[in-house]
Formats: sequence, C-alpha cells, structure tokens
Amino acid sequence: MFIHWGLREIHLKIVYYGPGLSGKTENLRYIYNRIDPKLKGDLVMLKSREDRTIFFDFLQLEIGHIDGKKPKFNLYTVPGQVHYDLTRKILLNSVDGLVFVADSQKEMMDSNLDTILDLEENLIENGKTLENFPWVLQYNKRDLPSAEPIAEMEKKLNFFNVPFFEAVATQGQGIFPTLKEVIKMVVAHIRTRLGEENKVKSL
Ligand SMILES: Nc1nc2c(ncn2[C@@H]2O[C@H](COP(=O)(O)OP(=O)(O)OP(=O)(O)O)[C@@H](O)[C@H]2O)c(=O)[nH]1
Ligand SMILES: [Mg+2]
Repeated sequence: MFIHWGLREIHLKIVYYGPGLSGKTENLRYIYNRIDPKLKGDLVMLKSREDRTIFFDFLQLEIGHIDGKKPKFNLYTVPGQVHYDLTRKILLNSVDGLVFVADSQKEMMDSNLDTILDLEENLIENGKTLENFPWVLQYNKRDLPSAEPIAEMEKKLNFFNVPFFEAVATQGQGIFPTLKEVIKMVVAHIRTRLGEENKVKSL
C-alpha cells in the first residue's frame, strides 16, 4: 500500500500468481477489454514473442472510495516459468492481495502445488504468510477435458480455506467474481489497518 496524501490517492497492489501458462495474463486481458475505459489505464504487457510473460503485465483500475481517498488498484501478473524466480520475488514487494491462478488440468496439479509453496516462501521473505493474507484461488481452464474435479483441487490446494472460483479465462468466465472478491478482501484488510493507524494517531 502507498498513500499519496496530496492527491488523496491510495495505491493497492494485487498480484496474479500461478504456474506457467495457467492463464494469469488472460485474466488481465479480459478485465482490460471489458472494463469501463474511464476506470482503467493502459494494459502494459512485457512478454516474449511466444506470448509468455517475461517480466510482468500491469493494469491500473480506479474504483470506489476508502476513507475519503480514491483507491487505485494496481494489478500485476508474475511470469510463471520456473526460472523467473527472482522477478516473482520482486513483484511481491508491498503486495496487498493475491489471486492464485491454478491450472485445472490433472497433469498440472504438481506444478500448482509447487507454485503455491514457492509463493509461500517468497511471501515469508516479505514478512507475510498465506495464512493471514487477503488472497483467493481461481481454478482456471475448467473447459478442458482433463480438468480435475473441484473437490480434488480443494483438497490438494486450498489448505487455508480461502474463497475459490471456477474460471475459463479465455471465455471470461469467473474473471470478475475473482477480481471483486480479492478487492473486497483487500479493502477490508486496509480499512482495519487504517482504523488501527487512526487509533494510534488519536492516542
Ligand atoms: N482452454 C483454455 N485455455 C486457456 C484458458 N486460460 C488461458 N488459456 C490459454 O493458455 C495459454 C496461456 O495463457 P496465459 O494467460 O498467457 O498464461 P500465463 O499464466 O500468463 O503464462 P506465463 O506468462 O508464462 O506465466 C494461452 O494460450 C491461453 O489462451 C482457459 O480457461 N481455457
Ligand atoms: Mg503471463
């Protein structure tokens, strides 16, 4: 979180994390294409010729009010390929909320789990943990024939019982419900933090 007091702006960072090719970029692309132009900035995509994210994607949304300030939600995707570990760590700096985009294909379950463990390790380095943090799970690629049943994915991945959403990012299914929930969680978390800060100021 970053507050620009002069402009009464509050910047909140939401990161889409997950294994390579799980559909993180597709989430941002869909949001960008469907959201009111007045509420969004440009979609920045730093990708290879093969359409793989090599640094990050970025999209800024301006929605609602918090404590008299205008929140700007800065959405980022990480590069999922294993060798971009350092980039993923950097992108988690000052993160306020996370969407974990899991790939529903049976053969991707190990990668999903490895990536959650990698996320947890990187968060711990940032002084945070998945247990006490605003995040949601998105089970993407539900349209594919080898999709694992939801109950199985829940057992394998959702050990903290966070809200989860089924999605088909290429068709836009589940994208906005996922985004709305993570925004709701981030705002609730920030309100608590701001409330605590105001209490300290008034002591
Ligand atoms: N069938 C199907 N394909 C999908 C879905 N979501 C994404 N894809 C496809 O999966 C491929 C990878 O999607 P991306 O959004 O680029 O994946 P990513 O997670 O950003 O990948 P990295 O940037 O390498 O980490 C693309 O060809 C998408 O069109 C889905 O729900 N169903
Ligand atoms: Mg990508």
